[in-house]
Amino acid sequence: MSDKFPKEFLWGGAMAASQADGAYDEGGKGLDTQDLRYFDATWTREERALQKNRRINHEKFIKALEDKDNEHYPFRWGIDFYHTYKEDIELFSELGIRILRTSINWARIYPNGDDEAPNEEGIQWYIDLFSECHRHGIKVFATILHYNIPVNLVLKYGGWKSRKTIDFYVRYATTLFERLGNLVDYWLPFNEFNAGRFNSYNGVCLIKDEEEDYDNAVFQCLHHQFIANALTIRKAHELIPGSKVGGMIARFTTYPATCRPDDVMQMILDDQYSNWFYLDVMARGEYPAYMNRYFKQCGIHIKVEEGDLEILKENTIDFTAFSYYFSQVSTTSQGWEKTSGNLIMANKNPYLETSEWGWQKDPKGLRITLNQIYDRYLLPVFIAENGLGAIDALEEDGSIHDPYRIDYLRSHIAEMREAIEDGVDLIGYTMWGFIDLVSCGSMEMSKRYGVIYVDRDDRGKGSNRRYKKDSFYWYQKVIASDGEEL
Ligand code: BGP
Repeated sequence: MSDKFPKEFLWGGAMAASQADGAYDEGGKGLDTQDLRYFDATWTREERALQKNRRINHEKFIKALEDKDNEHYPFRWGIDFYHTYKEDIELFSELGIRILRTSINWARIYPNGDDEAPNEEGIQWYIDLFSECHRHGIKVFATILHYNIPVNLVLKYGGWKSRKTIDFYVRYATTLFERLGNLVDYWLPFNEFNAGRFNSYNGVCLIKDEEEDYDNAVFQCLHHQFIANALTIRKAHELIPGSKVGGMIARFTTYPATCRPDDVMQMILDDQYSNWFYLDVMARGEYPAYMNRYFKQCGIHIKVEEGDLEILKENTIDFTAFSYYFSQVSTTSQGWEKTSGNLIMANKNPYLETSEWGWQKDPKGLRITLNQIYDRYLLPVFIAENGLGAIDALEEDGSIHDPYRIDYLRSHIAEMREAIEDGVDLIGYTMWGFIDLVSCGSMEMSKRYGVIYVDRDDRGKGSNRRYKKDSFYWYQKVIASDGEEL
């Protein structure tokens, strides 16, 4: 195979604060919205998949505020990265990654979100973490918001429903630019922008049963996030000339179920409403025309203030990013068989196999996606997340044999190489959960993505020791050979 990955290609790993850091009440950190998500390790696989167990409601939210039974709140402990980051970065360095994507926890910097001054201890922790990365020659890709905001902002202002949250967010981001600007190489204001539509608690911090007009509230919150995003880009460019700020979606790649024109049109609509809308606003700087019809049909009325449209137009992203785990099909036929996917239930594609969690594995879909996204915006592209969640077994000798993960990654990376050959300006790949962490969707430890195993179970019990899986040595070789040895 010929070497098609550029030498400077950013091979990396991705994680997020709430799923990894733990130490939820240490270092001056305030309570954040992910700290309140309840999980029960005795739930069966089927029960873990149920929306009523996964999603938070008013009653669970209120109870969790006072509940100290941490075993049931996995995002409070994660993999204790807050305390283990130094040894972990040693391992990351041995793996050879060139960039670490992780998120900054807003509640560690501004514990209540609306505090007058930032929490110095929190800032120092990130200075230490990012400096440690750079000491090992690892660049930093920082997500400013990955699903968790200070709880106080929800209680006091209704979270993203309020325009005040825009100001608090921009102040938080400004603090990061001022204090950490020299330590961060790529910025991402929001993880998976479209998540607000599909998991509104994670994406826009709404509690569904508290909303009278839920759909309208979702789009109003999203509008506020678009404005916060644009103002943040403006600040970054002002304070750190040359800084690179991206926009990310969870990519739901979709194909028409048949070549019936109805199915093809449905595919176009699904793609616009679920995917392109979000990147179109961030990259083109305006609400796309197709959304007018959608808003009309759904009775959505967004309050747009004077100056908002100019803010969007003047401050667009420098690169696009996306997570990619599966693909699906679009159809107008009723009763099409369904399967799970990241954030959504998907229509099943008979040509694809699924993971143990029902997500449809589609490496070719990654090449398709890369071509689509690059063609649409002509901006550099970053694959911010991709990987396979699976059950792994730790053997007595400390080895973990995960050929399924190697197969998954190999086939996806091979398609990335094809896409580069197609002409796509792909700049980096941060494999999701390259060190095992708590699953965002199902809140369990046992759904593992890592090439590094973490000895912890669904109750948070275990030695917390790290072990190298077979995939560790494989990914290490991939990186060392610049993607030549797959
Ligand atoms: C994305 C999130 C991540 C991550 C990933 C895998 O949507 O950005 O935080 O968790 O999905 O999903 P899960 O953890 O549910 O398997």
